Amino acid sequence: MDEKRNGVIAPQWLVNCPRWISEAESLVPKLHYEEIHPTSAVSITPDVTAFQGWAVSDATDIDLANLSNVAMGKGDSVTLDFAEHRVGYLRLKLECDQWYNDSPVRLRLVFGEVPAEVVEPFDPYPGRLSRAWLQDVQIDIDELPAEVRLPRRYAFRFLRIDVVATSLDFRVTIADIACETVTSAGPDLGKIPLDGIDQELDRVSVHTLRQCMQTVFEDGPKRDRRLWIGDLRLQALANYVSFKDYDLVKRCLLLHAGLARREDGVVPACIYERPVPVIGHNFILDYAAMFGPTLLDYANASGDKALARDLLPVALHQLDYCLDFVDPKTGLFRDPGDQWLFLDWHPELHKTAGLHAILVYSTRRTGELLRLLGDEEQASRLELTADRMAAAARENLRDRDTGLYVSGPDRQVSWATQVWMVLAGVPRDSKEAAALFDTLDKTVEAVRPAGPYLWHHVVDALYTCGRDVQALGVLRTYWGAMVKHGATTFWEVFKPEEERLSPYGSHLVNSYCHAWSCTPTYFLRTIGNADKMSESNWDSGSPVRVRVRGVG
Ligand code: RAM
Repeated sequence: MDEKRNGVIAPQWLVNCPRWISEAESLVPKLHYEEIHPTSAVSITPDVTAFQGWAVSDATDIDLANLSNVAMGKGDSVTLDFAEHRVGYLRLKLECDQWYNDSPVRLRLVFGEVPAEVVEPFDPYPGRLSRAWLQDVQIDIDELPAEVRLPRRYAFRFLRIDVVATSLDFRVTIADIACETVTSAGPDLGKIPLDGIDQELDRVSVHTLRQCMQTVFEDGPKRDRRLWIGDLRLQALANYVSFKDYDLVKRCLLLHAGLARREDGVVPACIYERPVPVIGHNFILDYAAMFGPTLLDYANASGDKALARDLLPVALHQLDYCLDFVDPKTGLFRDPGDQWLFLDWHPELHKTAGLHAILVYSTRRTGELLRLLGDEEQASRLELTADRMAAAARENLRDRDTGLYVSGPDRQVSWATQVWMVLAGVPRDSKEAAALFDTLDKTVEAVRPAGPYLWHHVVDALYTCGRDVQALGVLRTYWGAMVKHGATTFWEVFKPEEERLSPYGSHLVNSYCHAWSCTPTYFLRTIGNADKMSESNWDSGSPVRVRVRGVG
């Protein structure tokens, strides 16, 4: 059977299981629109103390209330601030200060999630990813007055409008300007009382998630605007304590399952939704291993065991596929060299030991899924496999002097490896797990996390071994620093000491509203504030999170 959507037929070979795709397509969410106006006209000026060197202040020469009276001719420019991050479509009402315009007017619009994007030139563009991700557009309007609605969906807070060309005989005015914002997120159902920086962290997390919730959980509404498993897993956790949109998670799981690679059943790391859902060309081993844990989280949070049962074979298959890379003799993961291993963006990170730990984690959690579905026998078998792999790690990857886990022939020590060992329950107990962090702190050469995806797991691991104060400290300092830099959504890439860091060759193409960065709310509304949790935050009587998984 061919899959049809918007009149386009997806070739059958792209779809592994049409039933799951059809079910996913029946769950396309309703989008909610709202018209938002800018709140001020601003100046963006160099300032070494500000994030990426750009400070934002109110423009002294333009009063927003008076914008429709500001006549702009060739070379004039205005920068508008929409108060916080917005995702949507821009609508402009333009007028002329004369009875007619004797030439077309040409405008250039530049949208920025952060100030740098609207002031630093996009060209020549040094980035690896398409230049087209950068959000600028030139429009020509023949006749004024005119109403223009730009077809592209933008993600931005700041908008610079340059008048590139008019004749000398007229000037253009902006009679009205608005963003028609779009999201599939409904009301936030999980609020708990928080103060100070925690309240800010929670608000910014939820806003980040809201912006990424479209017809799938997008990784970033500016870039890549698609569904990645690693991002989905974290967004889903934040969603269970806020919007509680179980159907959107279900849709995303079904898309991944339905589009698994036909040759070997591996779920793609990412999926393209339009014109019809198709498999992306990226496969990440650690993301495939997260399919089972994501399904388990979903089943625990929603109580929907039917989907868990339906997709269980996919989860088991991912695990099977991944465990094939474990050497039966040593019980350790062996990097085949031809797979994308992610864990973090750090260019020097050695990933083998971390990957081993991720497979232990995934094995344990897939075992939990089996137990939830009543298959005790298989669950125990997986538990045994995980225990053996954990023992192999303690035996072969643990440095006897320091107690830290090492990766590769150079015995690299990294945060990534320790964190995943803790999450996988490799240390014998929470004390041993917590001690890893004390030693890490003293190990200057340890490779540190490069971005929020790994920082999330640092926080998770700290809570897992009972280091609540330290965990909250990371939330407040790392994510808190983004808030102090003016973030209204959390970023894809953030290294405090290297503000222009980018894995793509240009900080301008980084996403500044990014899925995997939205989890402070998940910690703050669960384990970080267990005393403030109300019954309503737990659905189907089953907590989204338990404190210690497999440690001990
Ligand atoms: C990037 C995106 C996405 C992430 C992958 C691995 O393209 O940032 O969020 O999951 O990399």
